Amino acid sequence: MRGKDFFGAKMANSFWLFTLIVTVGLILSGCQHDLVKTELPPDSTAQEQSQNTDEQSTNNTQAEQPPSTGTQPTSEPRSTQTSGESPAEYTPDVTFTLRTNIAEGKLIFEGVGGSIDGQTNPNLRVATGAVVQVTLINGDGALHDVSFPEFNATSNQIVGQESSTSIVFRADSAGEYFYFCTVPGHRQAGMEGKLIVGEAEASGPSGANIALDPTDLPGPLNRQSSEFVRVDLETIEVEGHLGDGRTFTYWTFNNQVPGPFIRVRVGDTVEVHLKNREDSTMIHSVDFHAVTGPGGGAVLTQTSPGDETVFTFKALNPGLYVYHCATPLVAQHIANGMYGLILVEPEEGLPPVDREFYVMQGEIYTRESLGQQGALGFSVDKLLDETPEYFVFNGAIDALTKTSPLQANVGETVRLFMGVGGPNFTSSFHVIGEIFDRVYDQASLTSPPLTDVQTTLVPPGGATMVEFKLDVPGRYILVDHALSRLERGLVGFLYAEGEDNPDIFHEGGGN
Ligand SMILES: [Cu+2]
Repeated sequence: MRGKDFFGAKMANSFWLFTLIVTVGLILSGCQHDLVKTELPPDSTAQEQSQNTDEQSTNNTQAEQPPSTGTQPTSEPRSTQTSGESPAEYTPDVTFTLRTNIAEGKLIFEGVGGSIDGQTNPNLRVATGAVVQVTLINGDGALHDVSFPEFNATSNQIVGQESSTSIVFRADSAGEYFYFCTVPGHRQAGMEGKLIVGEAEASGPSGANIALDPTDLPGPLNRQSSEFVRVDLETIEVEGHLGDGRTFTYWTFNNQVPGPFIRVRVGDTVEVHLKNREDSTMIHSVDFHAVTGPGGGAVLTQTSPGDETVFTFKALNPGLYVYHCATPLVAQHIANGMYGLILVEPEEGLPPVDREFYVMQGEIYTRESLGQQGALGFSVDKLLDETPEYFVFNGAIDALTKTSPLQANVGETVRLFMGVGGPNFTSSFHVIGEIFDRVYDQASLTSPPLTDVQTTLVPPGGATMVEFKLDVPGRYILVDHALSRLERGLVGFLYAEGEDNPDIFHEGGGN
């Protein structure tokens, strides 16, 4: 089993068959305890079940599948184990960081970040079925590890100050368990704490959902002539959901990140109304990269709270263009969520596809370090240093994994309109388990597309249009292949439902 789930592309049918076989096997053997668990986190979707893993306990991590979205900091491990098997989950439900230390003559684990920050041998509380990642950092230099024996999870032993390791396991049965260091004498010397499964702490603030559903975009125009089009944008500042227990003050177009997908046809005359809501604290504006004219409209749309501005442009060039707020600090307005895409269809429109999705990548610069919970504040220093704490698709860490993952069927052709709001980082956009059949490089719709591409570059203030056909059911994973960013929240899921296609992909040998 191990290894086939590598990219989450396992097929639902074989999973259920496998589950059936395992269940029968367990009954026949009378075995109460087995490595195979089929229990899942409460929020798992049917499709997530389809890529459940046979063995969640592994004492290694990292490769292409490390996680993010935890509720506590993963700190900054200096080294990572790379041998052995890999967990089939890219995204743990919860992450903890423990640091070894000596305090009052005892050896201890000290919590790092989040609700366990600074605690000695903290209680680690998780929901039943949660995929848990624990990072151990060596704070005192001696030989240590951390073990959760009930879950068959023991880390590698690490020695030397600042060395670190991570383990991932599924906490699949409720109860209270000990974790401890297995180096002889260390548990007795104090290195022991509790893992409490099934009584997860109430999570922190939730905030408004600002994450735009990637299916929330207008369909093809199917027009033969130019028209007059009115576009209404409203700038709204809102405390929104960034991730588990974390909120952030977003600045938005129309209460969403990214802003609404605007679809016009080349030759159209577009009248843009920008209204800045009364309760805003900032002036806002809009710069469309599809506009020919000073500031892309920003010069004419610097709008005070409670005011409205209007300008009109003619869409001269077909393409997929970014728009964004362009009020100083422009980078701050963009980082806080003020970006979107406008598609200027060519005269003949776009080739038909079965499904279109709208995805944008951005950065979040919080005062608080990665993983801390609560109402997070904005850091202008980190913005200017270009050191974001989070990277996000559609505004939030879990926008495209939990809130609105992409869904399609095997046999369908999928088109992604993908843009980078940024403001600073170029995306190496990739879908794990798929190959782009066509890439409209840099969103040029008047050039022939590139074909058969694995990863494509999308600069800040730029976009791409990619298309591919889904041949095999399973879960595909949208990433920036600068994969450290996945650890900071940048991941999306595309679920493909349908019949297995063993000619193209199957478990086991080739005959
Ligand atoms: Cu703004």
